[in-house]
Amino acid sequence: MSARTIVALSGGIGGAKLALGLTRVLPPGALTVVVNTGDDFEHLGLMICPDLDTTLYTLGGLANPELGWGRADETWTFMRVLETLGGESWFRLGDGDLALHVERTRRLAAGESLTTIIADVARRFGIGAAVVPMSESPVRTRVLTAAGELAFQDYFVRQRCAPALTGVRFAGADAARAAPAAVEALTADSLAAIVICPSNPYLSIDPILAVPGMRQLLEQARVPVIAVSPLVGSRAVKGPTAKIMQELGVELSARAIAAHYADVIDALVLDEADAGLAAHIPVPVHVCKTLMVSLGDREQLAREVLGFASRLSPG
Ligand code: FO1
Repeated sequence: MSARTIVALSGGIGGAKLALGLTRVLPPGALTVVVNTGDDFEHLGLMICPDLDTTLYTLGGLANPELGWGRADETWTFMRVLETLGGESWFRLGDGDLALHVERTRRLAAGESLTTIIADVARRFGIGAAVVPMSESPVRTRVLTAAGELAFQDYFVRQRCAPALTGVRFAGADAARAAPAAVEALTADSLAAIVICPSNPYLSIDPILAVPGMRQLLEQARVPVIAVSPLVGSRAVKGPTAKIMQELGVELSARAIAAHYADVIDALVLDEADAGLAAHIPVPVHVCKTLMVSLGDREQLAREVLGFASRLSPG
């Protein structure tokens, strides 16, 4: 599918790894990554867009491999000084990372769209894919817990996902509009497949699907919509996916991932460790190694997904 285009829906690091693989095996310009902005928040007067930035740093070869967010070779003078001043230090902003938040905040205040700013940063980072926020409108993920409702970063970073989650809501989603660049990519004549990256379905992909029109675009797509399960051997690779599934009373298996995406996917990619579940999944399944440790793993998974897509819609 060399002359064709691919859209990937992604959250933070898990999805960005596959997006990197896809950019490396597809021709330049063939990939659009539509990124969750439900994690975005204003902090210290700055607009922080964690999943967009993780995608930019990962595709730009600048990502911090240990943390899974922020930049490699980061320094932390700002944080240290902020702490001595008694400032808020639970959300860590590296010195280099800070420049992106300051510049984005300035440009947004000057009236530029988030789409334009992110496209410009992607170009400056030498990224050959389009990185697109799901929406220009503020959509904010709110986590419902027994102790009340929490803003996403309060739950995720400050409280390290400790409170038991009873539900999730996406404040502002009803009034939001999908970013025009995302709609354009999802309706392009050249579109060959839509890939739901192995991101957290509840916290990273659901906010994208909650933007009015987005779910319908996937349901009505005339190309295969393929999800890559974020579970390996019924465990989450990173982050709270497994914990959340247990708290929501959902079976901890790729079968539940297939059920969660039932109305939008045509097919599912499963890890080898979950091969035994294939017969219990009601859509076509492709089994391969989905754990992405090396760059080679990312490229190989991308090839597997694209090959599967070609077989699902030959020609
Ligand atoms: N995640 C953390 O666990 N701790 C942090 O201090 C933290 C800071 C941070 C700063 C900038 C940024 O772009 C992301 C950051 N993240 C941090 C990740 C962020 O919370 C993401 O929303 C989650 O990893 C979910 O994708």
